[in-house]
Amino acid sequence: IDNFGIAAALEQLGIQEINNGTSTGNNSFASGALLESYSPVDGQLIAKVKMSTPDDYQKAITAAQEAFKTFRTMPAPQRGEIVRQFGEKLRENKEALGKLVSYEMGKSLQEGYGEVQEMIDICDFAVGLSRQLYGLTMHSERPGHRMYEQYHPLGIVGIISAFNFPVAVWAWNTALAWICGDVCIWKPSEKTPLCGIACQNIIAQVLKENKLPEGICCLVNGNHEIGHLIASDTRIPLISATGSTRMGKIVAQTVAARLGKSLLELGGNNAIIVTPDADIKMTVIGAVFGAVGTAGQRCTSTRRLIIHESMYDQVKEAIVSAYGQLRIGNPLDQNNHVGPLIDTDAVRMYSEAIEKIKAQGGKLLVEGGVLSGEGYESGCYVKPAIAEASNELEIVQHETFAPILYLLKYSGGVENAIDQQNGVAQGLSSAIMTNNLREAERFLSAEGSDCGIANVNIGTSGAEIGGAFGGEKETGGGRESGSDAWKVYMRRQTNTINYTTKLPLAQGIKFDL
Ligand code: UN1
Repeated sequence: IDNFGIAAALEQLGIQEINNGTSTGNNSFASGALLESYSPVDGQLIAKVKMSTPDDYQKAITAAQEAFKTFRTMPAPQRGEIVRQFGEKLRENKEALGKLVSYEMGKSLQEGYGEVQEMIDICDFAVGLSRQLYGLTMHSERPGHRMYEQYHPLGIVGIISAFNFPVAVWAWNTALAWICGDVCIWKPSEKTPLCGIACQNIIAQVLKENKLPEGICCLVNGNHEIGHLIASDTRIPLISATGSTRMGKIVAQTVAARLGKSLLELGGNNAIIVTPDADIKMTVIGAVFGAVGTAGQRCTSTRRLIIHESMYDQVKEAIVSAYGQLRIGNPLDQNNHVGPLIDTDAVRMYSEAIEKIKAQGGKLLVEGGVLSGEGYESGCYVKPAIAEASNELEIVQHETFAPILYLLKYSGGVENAIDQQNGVAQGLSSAIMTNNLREAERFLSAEGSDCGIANVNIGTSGAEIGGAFGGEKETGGGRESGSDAWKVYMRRQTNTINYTTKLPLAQGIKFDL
C-alpha cells in the first residue's frame, strides 16, 4: 500500500499512529471506547479512534452553545473569511485527504480527489455567499411604515453523514452553516471515522489561527446512539442527515416529534432513459460510470436504464461489452475502474440482491460475484452485474448500494419511459439521453421527471455544487449545497417598523381608546 504514499498522507493529516492499537486524533470530545477503522482496499486496520461518550456529547453541545453566542455576532463576510482560509487549507491537503478518502472508503483515487475538490468548491461558493444572504424589502400597506425580512443564524446544526461521501457532504453543510453564523456538531459514519478526524484536524488549524473556539465545529465519532442524542436534542434546531431511507425515517420522526427542522438526503433509485434519438456512445459512458463509479455506492448511482425497444439490443450489447473492459482492483491504482464495497456487510447485501434478482424472475446478463485471491484479500471486491428485469420487481424497486444495473424496456412515446422512471418510491436523480428537443423538454416539464435532479445528455451522478442537491419522495425532500439551499440554515424574521406618531392597524382595523 505504501507505494501509494498512505503513511505520509496520514501523517500530514495528523493521523500518525498506524496499526499500533492506539487512538488517534486531537478531538476534545472523545474519551470512550475505541472504534477500529479497517480499509476495504486491503483489509488492514488503519487506526483506532476514540468514540464520544454521552458525557462527551454533552460537553460538545455546551461548547457549541457557548461558541454560538459570539459566532452569531461576527459579520457574515468575516465568517466567509474563515471559510476562505478553510478552502485554502483544503487545497494544501487535497492530495493527502483524497488518498485517505480512497483508502478508508474505497473509492477511486480520482474520485477521492474529486470529493475534496467538491469541498474546495463549496468553500468558494460559501465565501461569495457570505456577502449575499439577502432578504426582501416589501411595501407596507400602512403609511410611514417600512417592512423587510432578514435572515439570522439558527444555532447548532447537527450533521449526520454517510460513508460514501465521507468528507464532501459534511463540507456542503458546514461551509454554508458557518457563513450563516451557525455552529456545527458532526457525527461521521462509523465506517469512516478517520475522514472525520482528518477534517477536524484541518479545521482546527484554521480556528486556532483565528483564535476561534473548537465549539464552532465539534466532532463526535460514534454509533447510532450518538445519532439518536443529536436527533432528539431540542438544543439543535436543524439536523442534516444523509444515509438510507430507513435511517432517515427514524431521524425525521424523532426531529419532527420535537418540531425541529430536518434536511434529509436519503436513498435514490436513479434511472437513465435512452430514447431512439440517444447518442449511443455518450449513453454507454454515462451509464457505465453512473452504475460502477464509486462501486455503485453513490446516492446518485445509476440503478436503472429504461431503453426504447427499438434500441434495446444495441444498447444492451454496447453496455455488456463495456462491462467486459472493466478492471476491478485497488482503487489507489489509477488503472482500475472499480474498487471495493465499503465492507463485507455490503458484500453480503450485494450477494443477497443477486439471489433475489434470480428468484424474482430477473435475468442476469453480466453475472457478478464476489472476488477472491490476490489483491482481493479484504473480501470487499465484487463484480459489477447487469440484469434484465421489469420495473415492478421488488428488488428493482429497492435501492441496493452496490454496482447492480437493471435494464428495462419501454415502447411507444417518451411518456411511457417517464412513467417507469417515476414509478419508484425514491426521487433523487434522473436523466434522459436524447437529441430530440420534444422528448427532452417533456422530460423536464411538470409532467416529466419527479426527481430533484433531472439531466439531459448527462448521467445521473456527479452533480456540481452550484445547484441545490437533493430529491423528493423517499429521498427526503431536503436540498443542500448550491442555489438558495443556505436558507434552511437560517431563521427568517419579518420586521415592520413604524416611523410615525400614529398606530394604524393592518387590514384597516380601527381600535381607539
Ligand atoms: C451522495 O452520494 O451522497 O452528484 C452525494 C454526485 C456527487 C454527490 C453525491 N456530487 O454524485
